[in-house]
Amino acid sequence: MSPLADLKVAVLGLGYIGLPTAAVIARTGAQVLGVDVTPSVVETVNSGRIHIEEVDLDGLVSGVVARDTLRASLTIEPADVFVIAVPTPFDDEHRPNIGYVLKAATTVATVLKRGDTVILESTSPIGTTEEVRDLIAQLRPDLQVPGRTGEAADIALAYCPERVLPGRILVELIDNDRVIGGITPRCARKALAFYRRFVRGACVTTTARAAEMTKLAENAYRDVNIAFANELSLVADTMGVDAWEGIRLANRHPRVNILNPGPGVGGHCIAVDPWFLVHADPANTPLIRTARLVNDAKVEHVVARAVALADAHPGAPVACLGLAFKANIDDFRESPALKVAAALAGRLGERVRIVEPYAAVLPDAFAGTGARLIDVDEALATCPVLVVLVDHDAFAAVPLEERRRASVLDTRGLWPDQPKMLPAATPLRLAS
Ligand code: SAJ
Repeated sequence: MSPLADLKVAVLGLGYIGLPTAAVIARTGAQVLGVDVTPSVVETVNSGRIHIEEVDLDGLVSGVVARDTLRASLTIEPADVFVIAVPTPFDDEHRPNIGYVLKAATTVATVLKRGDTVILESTSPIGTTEEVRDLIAQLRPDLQVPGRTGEAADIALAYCPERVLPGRILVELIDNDRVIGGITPRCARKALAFYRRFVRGACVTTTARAAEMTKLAENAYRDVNIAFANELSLVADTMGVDAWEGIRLANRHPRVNILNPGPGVGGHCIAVDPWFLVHADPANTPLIRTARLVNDAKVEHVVARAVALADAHPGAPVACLGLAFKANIDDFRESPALKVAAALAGRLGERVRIVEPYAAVLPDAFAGTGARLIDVDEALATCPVLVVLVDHDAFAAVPLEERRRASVLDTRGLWPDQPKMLPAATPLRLAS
């Protein structure tokens, strides 16, 4: 890895991926400009603080801002490398929306010059990097774009998906392998030279389309495998088997590695990205589509079971343990735990108590329901019904003596020693 002090880098989008990426590049000494459309984000970063939670990110950002290698702005400036890390959401019909990517590319086009490299990191439908290329060609007819004519291009354009795990972003940004897809092999080599300067993992080059597909395949793989675990957990409930024990034992086979069932799949990636593949080729993706529906249906299934358990304790308080989309983080986006807890609050009103060590106040989803936030000690002392929705370490640490008498719906397999006293499973209902 060589120092980047000679390099100017602009990162567009200072969110969960863009800000850590900008900070890691700034740490190498490169001059990094983070560009965001939200004034409060720009202000926060320029004051050396952060607007998202991620392990060790606060110290890193305050350090690079103090050393003047990272600064944020609402306005783009000329640079050598442009990294686009903006959201790619989908609409109500699961159609991907690449509007933010195209807007970022339009912004980059205003300052692009010969020799620059543009890299797209946002999870994107296959073909998006080529769309970005065509847009730049249209906006900047003075520049030769790659892959459109046989002539040498003036700029390089590549797709390099982020694949970091929330909670481990700073480690994985450096250590994970990177797939670098160029519009042309020359573009891939140019982007490769950039990543080699701060990535320790292997950097593998390919085409932009293959790299786009790689990212979607990774998250769809995970979604399909979690759906398999979720489906197994339903069979196990019906047959009176402990799902987690069954899976643990099956995983002793040398070629079996089943994931963990849960209340559904959350976060902003795994519950979203498989739809990009389904949308690209609906006729050939029945498995990926069904896995999405199975994981989404698990939420309603958990709600039905929790209501049945609550009904067996008329009037008693019901504690929901956890709102985050997974353990030990404060991210509630697309969280199945939050969806279950909010649905229960809607149905059971002020009987519902929420325990979430990562929340200072209850999210808006609970407004007007009568549900309130309590701590784990109060839940154990006052709630005969406990619904475990997130496997936070703080919950795992509760010993059996303190929960033995509670009726527990454990959607995460957190407390294997808990006596079972659950109503029979209800059938899973898939959306169409
Ligand atoms: N989950 C289960 N059972 C499991 C594993 C996960 O129910 O066995 C649930 C979690 O509770 C959570 C959801 O799935 O609700 C997703 O959690 P996760 O930890 O599997 O993944 P994310 O969304 O935090 O990050 C994923 C990662 N992708 C893969 O592991 C293939 C990460 O590397 C990507 O960079 C990230 O998506 C992204 O940005 O796309």
